[in-house]
Amino acid sequence: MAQAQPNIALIKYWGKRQTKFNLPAVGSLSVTLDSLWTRTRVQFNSDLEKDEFHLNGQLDSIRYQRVSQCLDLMRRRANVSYCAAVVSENNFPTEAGLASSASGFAALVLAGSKALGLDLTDAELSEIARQSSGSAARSIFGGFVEMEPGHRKDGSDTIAHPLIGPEEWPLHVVVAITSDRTKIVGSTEGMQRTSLSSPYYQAWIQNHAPDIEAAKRAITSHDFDALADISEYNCLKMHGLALSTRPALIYWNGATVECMNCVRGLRASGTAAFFTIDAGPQVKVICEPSETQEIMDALRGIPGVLRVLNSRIGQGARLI
Ligand code: 2P0
Repeated sequence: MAQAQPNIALIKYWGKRQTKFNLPAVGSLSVTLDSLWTRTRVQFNSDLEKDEFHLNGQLDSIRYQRVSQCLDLMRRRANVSYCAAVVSENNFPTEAGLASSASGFAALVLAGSKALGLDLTDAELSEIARQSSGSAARSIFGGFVEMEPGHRKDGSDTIAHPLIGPEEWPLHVVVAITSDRTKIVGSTEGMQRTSLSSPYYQAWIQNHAPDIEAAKRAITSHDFDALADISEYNCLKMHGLALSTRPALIYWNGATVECMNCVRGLRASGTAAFFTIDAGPQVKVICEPSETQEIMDALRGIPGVLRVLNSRIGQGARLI
């Protein structure tokens, strides 16, 4: 069985330069979480006539095709054709803006490749995971992780790599859950819609690399304020892009906005905390460990916040 955790992008991936191999139009930079996980077991069996996929104890027909296509990538590498039974469990809401596809496909690729006896490097696992879900390439690694957009047509240079390990800058991530509903527009469709309709799409791509460089400098020097500034800027830029899409992609609800205001207020009064939000209504707050309790208490007091979780920065995908 393999376990992988979701990752939270501080500098966001939004848009693809090529869909065949799922190649991102921009780089991204993330932190891998610790306490949220996907656990996946894969058993290949020549008696099976088709793949099977169970998620959280139920047969899952909605995600079946993507899972089966991911298994195809591994079958092709191992030169086998037999089918697999995949059993997966998430300890957090699926497809609700908490990066379940990142942890899900990272765990699937590790479990599946081991079940087939493939001995792949982390970079190879990352490349396979990316083809199923761009953000999954980052969850192969722990700590702070960079995803390169790459230039090659086959995507062989579009791979994630770790920047610093989780113990080197042990920040916390507090997550305010403001909805348990599955998102209405998935990231893949959302990105496509944005690239086709937003007048700001080219500007987003052209202005992205300096954000990555600024975030890397902040991480290398453990400069919390610099990381906070660039991360909030890049997050709101991505949501501005989503809002400028036709039809608009509004991933926030009222509580999302109140959480942002709360975190901005805390930071203005000296608390080392900043927010980021992905393609969903949950708010992630990155903070110094000493600030965690204050932030959790403040977020719990906001109407519409259903639950508040706390996570350390975690390890990459591994066998358990
Ligand atoms: C990110 N997101 O960098 C950004 C921010 C969502 C918002 O990566 O189409 O589900 O499967 O490659 O991996 C979500 O993208 O998209 C994502 P696909 P994925 O975390």
